[in-house]
Amino acid sequence: MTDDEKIKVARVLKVAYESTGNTPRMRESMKQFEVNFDGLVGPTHNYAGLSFGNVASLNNANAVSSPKQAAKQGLAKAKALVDMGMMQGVLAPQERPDIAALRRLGFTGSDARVLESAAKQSREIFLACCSASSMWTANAATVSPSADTADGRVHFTPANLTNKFHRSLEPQVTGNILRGTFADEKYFAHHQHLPDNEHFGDEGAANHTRLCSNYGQAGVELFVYGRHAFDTSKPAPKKYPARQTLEACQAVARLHGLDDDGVVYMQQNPDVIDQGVFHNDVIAVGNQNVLFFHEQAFFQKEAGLKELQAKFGDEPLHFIEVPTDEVSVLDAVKTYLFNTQIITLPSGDMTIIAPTECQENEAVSRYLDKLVTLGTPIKSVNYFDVKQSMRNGGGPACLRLRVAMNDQELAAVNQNTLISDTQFARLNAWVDKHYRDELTENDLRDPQLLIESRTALDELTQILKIGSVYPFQQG
Ligand code: SUG
Repeated sequence: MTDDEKIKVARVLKVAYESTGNTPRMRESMKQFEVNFDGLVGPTHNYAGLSFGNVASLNNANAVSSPKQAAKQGLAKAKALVDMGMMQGVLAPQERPDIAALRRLGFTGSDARVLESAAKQSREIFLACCSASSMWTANAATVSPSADTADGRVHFTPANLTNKFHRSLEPQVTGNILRGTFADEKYFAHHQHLPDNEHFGDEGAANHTRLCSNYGQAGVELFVYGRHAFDTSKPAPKKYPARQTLEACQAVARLHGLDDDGVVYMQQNPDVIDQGVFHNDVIAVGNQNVLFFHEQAFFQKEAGLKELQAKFGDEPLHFIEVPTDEVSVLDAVKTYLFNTQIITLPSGDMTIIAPTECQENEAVSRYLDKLVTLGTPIKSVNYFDVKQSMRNGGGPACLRLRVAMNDQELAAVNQNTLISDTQFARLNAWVDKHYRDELTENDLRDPQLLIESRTALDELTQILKIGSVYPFQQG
């Protein structure tokens, strides 16, 4: 038997085995959803140029930000998806400036004193502890739906984000927020983030794509890594860091109880990392039976795509490959053509949620106009202004964490985190009440801003009923 045939047999056996058990058969009669959980932008959203390898972050260092506009752009996108008939949730932001982290680093006294001395003594540490980065929930965690996992629960592993100091501050509180949102242990399993070390550098769902025929059926989870941690003879980028390791991907797959025949590992092309593609979701995105990617996205592409198709089964996958001569890597990075969300509308058609930067770029908008006529499941494009996020290198897809669930699981989610007309109105009013129109680096040192932010976040935990997730609430 060839390797391909072995994979197919294993897959067929798995389906046959599953069809004898209760849980999967019950699943067939259930409704299936993909719910996007968007990161709420926090009240101290700012641009600090913290992400080496992320071109937008470096280019916009120290620009004046608008937390209010940023939060409203995010909420507007989330609500627009609800209006398209999608299920949509939100995840709370983190507290920044991160006073607990500054204290851990030796700054003492009152909170005002901690802010003042950190800003004076070490601007870099101070700014890192102020980062807005928890808004990009594609980096919050890796999520495996219950149809893929050994114990039939939805599994979450917060990303350790070790490559950037400012992001490495996130996983603990991310875990608290995820537990407050997906609390029911009958349906949801939460793991601790991987060890905080570059060998297990993990950036979460930004490097993870799940392909499936239907959200409730076992799918193929594609993990994309930037380098091998232990075997340094393997190819790796030369200029910018590869944030995700193969070893981290494998650890997450083990923790989630995924079958080898439902997992594929592909390496990101090291050359595109060196051109500013710091996460796979800057160069590829998938949904159900569609994988949309740039010609240069993957190292050893053909073998990887073949394995994906073999593990997916008989139904052909739509591999939509964008050639370099139609869209350059540079334009892909500038416009975030691949940091789009591909979603399946209630009609069954897919649409692309793209940033307006794609519409403004000639080559990219020409490509997207053509794409919807190619006979693939993607039939339309919707453009959104998420410029406040784009300036830090976060497009529509960075702003969301996808969680595929059946109706029982969805009913077990903390319902206050789901966007309804009422929650949308409440969250907008909350932003209007607490957020500033503009923020500069100087403002971040202001103890009054810390008080305002804590007041806002404390109120948010009551709106979302997620419990006391922040260190400042824990005394
Ligand atoms: O990790 N930017 C984030 C952007 C994350 C985008 N997410 C995905 N592609 N899924 C990052 O580089 C910049 C913060 C600053 O410079 O102020 C930042 O952290």
